[in-house]
Amino acid sequence: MAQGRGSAARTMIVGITLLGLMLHCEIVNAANHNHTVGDSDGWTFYMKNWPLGKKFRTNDTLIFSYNHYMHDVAVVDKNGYYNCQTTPTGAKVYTSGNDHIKLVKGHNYFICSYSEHCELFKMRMDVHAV
Ligand SMILES: *[C@@H]1O[C@H](CO)[C@@H](O)[C@H](O)[C@H]1NC(C)=O
Ligand SMILES: *[C@@H]1O[C@H](CO)[C@@H](O)[C@H](O)[C@H]1NC(C)=O
Ligand SMILES: [Cu+2]
Repeated sequence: MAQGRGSAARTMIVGITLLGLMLHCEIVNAANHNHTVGDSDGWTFYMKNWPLGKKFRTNDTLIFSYNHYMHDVAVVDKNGYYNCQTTPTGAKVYTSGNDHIKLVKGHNYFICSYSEHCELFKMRMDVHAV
């Protein structure tokens, strides 16, 4: 009898622990993340494939770290991304060398607007946030 109560209590403790772990995971999952673009290389040439296989959420922040004498970050539309143009006119261009940009839901298109960087050196990204 005492044995039975003991194992029931143990089962309950294990259950509560599991529930706690699950809740913890939910909270960790829901939190917004910072992503350093290009990892240790930063925002540079050939960034086109960097987002592949990564998971981005709405309101996550991209950290663009780069040499601001050589590059910039232009937030463009789909046309700007595919044609390497700063469109629409008046598109926001970041130039600090350490820019934090929050993702909106859906496609977020970025290019470097320096001559030929987008076209020749694939310095562009389409980051899809869910
Ligand atoms: C993201 O970076 C900011 C600073 O830019 C920091 O305050 C925040 O805690 C970071 N968030 C996460 C989830 O690391
Ligand atoms: C993103 O942030 C905005 C403003 O803080 C908030 O209203 C919105 O619910 C957030 N969206 C998601 C999916 O977290
Ligand atoms: Cu560039």
